[in-house]
Amino acid sequence: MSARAVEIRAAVLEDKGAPLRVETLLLDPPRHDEVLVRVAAAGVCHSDLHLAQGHLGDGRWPVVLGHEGAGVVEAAGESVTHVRPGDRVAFCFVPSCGECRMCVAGRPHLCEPAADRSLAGTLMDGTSRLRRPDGTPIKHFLTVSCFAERCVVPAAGAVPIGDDLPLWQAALVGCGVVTGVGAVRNAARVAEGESVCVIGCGGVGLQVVSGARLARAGRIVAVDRDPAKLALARARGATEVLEAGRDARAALRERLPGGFDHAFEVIGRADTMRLAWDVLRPAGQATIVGIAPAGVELSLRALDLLSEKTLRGSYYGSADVAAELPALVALAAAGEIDLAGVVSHVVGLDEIEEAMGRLRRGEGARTVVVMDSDLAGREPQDG
Ligand code: PAD
Ligand code: ZN
Repeated sequence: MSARAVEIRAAVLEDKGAPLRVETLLLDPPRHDEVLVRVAAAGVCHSDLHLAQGHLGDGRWPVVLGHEGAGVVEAAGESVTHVRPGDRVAFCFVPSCGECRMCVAGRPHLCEPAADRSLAGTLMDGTSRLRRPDGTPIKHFLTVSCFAERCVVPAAGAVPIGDDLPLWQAALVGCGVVTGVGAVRNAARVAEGESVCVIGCGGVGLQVVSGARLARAGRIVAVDRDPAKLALARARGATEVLEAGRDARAALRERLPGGFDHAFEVIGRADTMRLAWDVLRPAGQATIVGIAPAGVELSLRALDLLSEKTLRGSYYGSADVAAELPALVALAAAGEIDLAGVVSHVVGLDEIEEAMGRLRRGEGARTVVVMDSDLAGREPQDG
């Protein structure tokens, strides 16, 4: 293991609302329970944009964003036993401690120390491995920070995934796929034949659609304001689509007058969360995946509670992510979850700010940023 800091190129967010700028930073070597990963590729998720826009609170910068990605282990600290240099890994952005209340209760994705460190922008020991050449400390994002050529992550944040799936696709598994498919399986527990409404079909929502299809849901109605997303949703198994507009509520009622067994909100807006609630049948469940900016409140008609509907959030697929990731990678490798088709743009690190702009404007589905085309198995493309 190299004992010295290495120079890396990484995309830094300096302040709320600022563009991401690629800089040369110093990355300190992994400590005993950490892993140094050469990043092959990373997906650009709306949660990166939320942080950059200040939606997740202040004091989070300067920071290297990126939490969805895959790469190859270059070095591992002396107490790391589950991976070795050369292993292909996907990142898990909740490196659960295994000992806190939530971990013991079987909810490692809600690990409390991991959440605290994520908020602080550090790794699990409360410190950062990232700094500028002048010594300015730089924060980590969700203990990953993979918009960079290399990153150091906690051991539990590097999940071995084998060789079956090209890394430019495996990059999407550790957030979009786990979150979307997991919300269907673990938070909603959609059963065969049940009706599902998916509101918001971007990078994550499309995986909710795939999850609903894998769960053998009956009717799967996809809602988005962008017809291009609706076409992608259809290709992943939506049985019907609806272009969102002012009358979405009425249109959905017309489609299924008795209401849906399940509705998923995958945007992060109070009005569409309310829509998910309103279109349910009695005793149906609205599962909220979208993250609303801090301070946003959601209101419901209290009388609706008599119909025993459930409203629940779903964070990170509501599951033991490290345990589920390899199986999801296998499903993708087997063609059961199509990842290539949800990638609308493949770019280099220098084009990352354009990718953030597309997300802001709602254009395209997932952008994959290729840091190392040999490892990723894919070259960046124009546009
Ligand atoms: P995205 O920007 O790729 O997708 C959002 C989709 O919503 C786009 O297809 C838009 O066209 C569509 N949309 C936007 N506004 C409306 C509207 N008013 N009516 C209908 N459709 C609309 O984002 P994403 O898929 O990367 O992320 C979606 C959300 O999920 C976002 O809030 C993100 O932060 C959150 C998320 N949550 C978790 C979790 O663990 N809960 C994990 C990852 C991402
Ligand atoms: Zn994400």
